[in-house]
Amino acid sequence: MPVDFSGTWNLVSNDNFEGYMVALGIDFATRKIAKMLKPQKVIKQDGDSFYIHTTSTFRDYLLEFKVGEEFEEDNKGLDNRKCKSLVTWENDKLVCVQTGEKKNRGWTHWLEGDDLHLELRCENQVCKQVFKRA
Ligand code: ECB
Repeated sequence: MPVDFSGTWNLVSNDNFEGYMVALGIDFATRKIAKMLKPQKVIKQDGDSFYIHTTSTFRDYLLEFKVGEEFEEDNKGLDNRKCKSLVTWENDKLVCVQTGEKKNRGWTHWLEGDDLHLELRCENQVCKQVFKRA
């Protein structure tokens, strides 16, 4: 059975989100609000086609992509930088490389037990998020 990330997921932990946001150049006032949020992710997966909607009381972010197909990402409402993004499978992990102004930018999703894990990377900072099914 291939891995299926589909579902509604609630953030339960968010390690070093501050460092990740600093690396992205997010201003102090925005960081103060953002780190209080408990975002929810709605993921719809159809084979290699993904819809990932991250929502919060402050800002929402929608990403749609196909694994193996590079696309332009605008990061609207996040740091607003454009990048070229490519998501690939590394075994059962979903790995995104975001090529642009920021070095070493990307993220990795995987399932561990009943939890959804997300590692967000930018420059020398790693943020680790864990989500549980809503
Ligand atoms: C959208 C909820 C978070 C809103 C935070 C608002 C301001 C902070 C600005 C920039 C911080 C950078 C990223 C926010 C962290 C999570 C949002 C989505 C991260 C992401 O790219 O998730 C991927 C993988 O699930 C799908 O887009």
